[in-house]
Amino acid sequence: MKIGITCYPTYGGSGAVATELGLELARRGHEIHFITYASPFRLRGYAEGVYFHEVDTRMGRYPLFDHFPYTLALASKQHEVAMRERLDVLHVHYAVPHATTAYLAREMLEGQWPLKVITTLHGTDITLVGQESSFYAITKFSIERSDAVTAVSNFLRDETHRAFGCGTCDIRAIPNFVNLAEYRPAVDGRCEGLAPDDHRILTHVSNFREVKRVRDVIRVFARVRRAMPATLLMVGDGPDRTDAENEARELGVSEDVRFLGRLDTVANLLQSTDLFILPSQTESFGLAALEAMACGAPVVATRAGGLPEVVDDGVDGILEPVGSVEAMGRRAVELLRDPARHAEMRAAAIARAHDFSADRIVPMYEALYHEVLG
Ligand code: GMT
Repeated sequence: MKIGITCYPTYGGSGAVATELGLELARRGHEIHFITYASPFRLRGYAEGVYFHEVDTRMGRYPLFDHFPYTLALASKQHEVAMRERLDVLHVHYAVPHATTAYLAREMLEGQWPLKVITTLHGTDITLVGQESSFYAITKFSIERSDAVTAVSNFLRDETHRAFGCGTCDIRAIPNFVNLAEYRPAVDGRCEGLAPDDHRILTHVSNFREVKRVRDVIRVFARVRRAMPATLLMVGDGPDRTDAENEARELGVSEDVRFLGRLDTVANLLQSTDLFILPSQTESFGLAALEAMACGAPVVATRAGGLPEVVDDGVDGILEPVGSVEAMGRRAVELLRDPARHAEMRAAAIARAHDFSADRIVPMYEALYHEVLG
């Protein structure tokens, strides 16, 4: 099949999933065309059967435009690529605005080329951004006009029905997946130099937006740090980074918190991690948690959104209500003080991640493409 994929190329879960999906589909012999304004951050170097089409944003400097109409440029590029490359399917990730531009591109092709549009909902496109009054009606319309819609968890599917109605859409939950060839337990110990040898390593990876509650990450870590030598790796960047840095200073743990900034690949850090912290306000799935589990790091997270579909409390991780830093910290300390229990949870986390392997999940998308194409 020839499949177009549009996603945000920036550091974030939806772009990561879309890119990993494209790469997996290409490995299975499909031809993949990424259409976006920059090369997706997980698309590293050449891959057989994968092409990147950059949306032209040069007119962005035209003096009349205070705000460049990117959505029009994207729809035009999707139309152009679909027509020229004879795409069977245009699979867009994150509804706002991609479901809308894909709808436009398909309408422009009417009578010329039978393009099918599939929209995958990822999280804040439904729980936050899509519900803003300026986006609500057009998001609902575009979802309803897609040829098929998927959500990355049962939680997100149900939330879409609750918030948007979408009576006519049959939203299929297809969970996120992990590339087990890259995200796997360490074979030769942990990375050198990350932390002193006697320190436990805790890690958080995100785009440091409000929804991630990065100050809670620091608060949980501070409780662990009081109980044992430990280092916290903060990977990523975003609007709340300064808040997290201040919190670390105020709690007197900044010496042991390392802000590493955005990294394109984190598998080696996760392989060195004893505990992954994800205390989000909401999380439709929690891809970062899954990737940590695949590398052998149990997760301390909130019982929010789709996280309970990934993490089994007390088995392969710890779940507590949003904001319960005391409970998360206490249970993290108990776990890290009990090597046998930690080893058990680590093994369970690795096993659980295999339920979300690319080999299990990617065929679900292929089946959907076949269904849509009749
Ligand atoms: O929140 C992020 O890190 C990015 C965001 C996105 O849409 O780019 O992530 C969402 O999609 C991920 C991939 O499907 C999910 O694993 C995340 O749980 C989800 N984030 C939220 O729901 C807050």
